[in-house]
Amino acid sequence: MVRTRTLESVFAAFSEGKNSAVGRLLSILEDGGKDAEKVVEYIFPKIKGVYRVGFTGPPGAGKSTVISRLTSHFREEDKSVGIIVVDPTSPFSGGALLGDRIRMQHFTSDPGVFVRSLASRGSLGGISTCTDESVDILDANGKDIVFIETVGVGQSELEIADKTHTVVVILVPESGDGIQAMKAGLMEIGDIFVMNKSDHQDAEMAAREIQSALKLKKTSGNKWVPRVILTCGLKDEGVDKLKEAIHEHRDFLDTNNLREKKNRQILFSRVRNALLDRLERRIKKSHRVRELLDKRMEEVYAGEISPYSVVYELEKMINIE
Ligand SMILES: Nc1nc2c(ncn2[C@@H]2O[C@H](COP(=O)(O)OP(=O)(O)O)[C@@H](O)[C@H]2O)c(=O)[nH]1
Ligand SMILES: [Mg+2]
Repeated sequence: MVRTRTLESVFAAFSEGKNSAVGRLLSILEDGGKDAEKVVEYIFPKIKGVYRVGFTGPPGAGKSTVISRLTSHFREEDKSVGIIVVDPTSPFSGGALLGDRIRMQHFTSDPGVFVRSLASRGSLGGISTCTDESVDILDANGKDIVFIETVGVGQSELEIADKTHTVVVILVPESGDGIQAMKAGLMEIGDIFVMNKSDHQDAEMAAREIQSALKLKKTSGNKWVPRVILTCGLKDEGVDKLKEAIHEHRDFLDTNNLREKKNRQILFSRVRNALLDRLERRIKKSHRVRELLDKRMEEVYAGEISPYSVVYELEKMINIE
């Protein structure tokens, strides 16, 4: 628990735009509790609606490398950049995080860049909630653009579409990533597809495969046509094209009045996720729910009642309406 006066002094330093205060607020947020709630209340009125770009794709595809290169390109335009790296894996696999830190390290002396890795579930809610609040802090701090990196495994990467204005899917030519992407639903959420590691021989063919797969998707009206870009993160090749594509997508949203719609979607999904999260935690904590489950599940196992009848009974117990 941070003493009130200390919290006030962090707020004061934050309003002066100090990066150190950004770090402090993020830590308080991650620690959770009453102070985290105060931080959220303090920050929310200060947000300006920063442009958010989400990056997803399999581990090792080169997301951190490409983001780091891209950040340098935005810095050349004198744009300030906030980076949030979400790693939903267990704290035991700290290796990836360490790698990210090293890759991003050369920005530590640049006040126009702020990088933060979120290792575990935030105590305000799931990964999602803590990510949103962390982006808010970078937004209120006045960053011109925020990049969010998530690991593209499982269901969670699809959430990135609910949190960002532009989704960049990063794939690599090896190991049939294209097929994986289609299976995992990444084809649906990507605005820009990056085939990284273009130094590998199959890169161009893999990029063409993605392009053909995208053509099969139905398009209607003035819909955005997803871009496919070849990059080599190691040699900083093609990353300027990625930057252009991000600008183009932002312009597309603006000229079609879609940015406001996205902003509303982002806020709506935040409310929904936070609510579902709180409900889930309350249900898990409730003794009455546990007792009822203990009793009724035996009847379900014995085939005496259906799973749904238990759900109906629980629903009545929670009694929202
Ligand atoms: N050959 C090659 N290796 C790359 C390229 N981009 C990144 N890498 C390497 O791929 C590995 C994983 O990169 P990283 O950025 O950590 O991937 P992430 O897990 O998606 O964030 C690192 O060893 C990088 O040096 C590239 O364009 N070509
Ligand atoms: Mg990474």
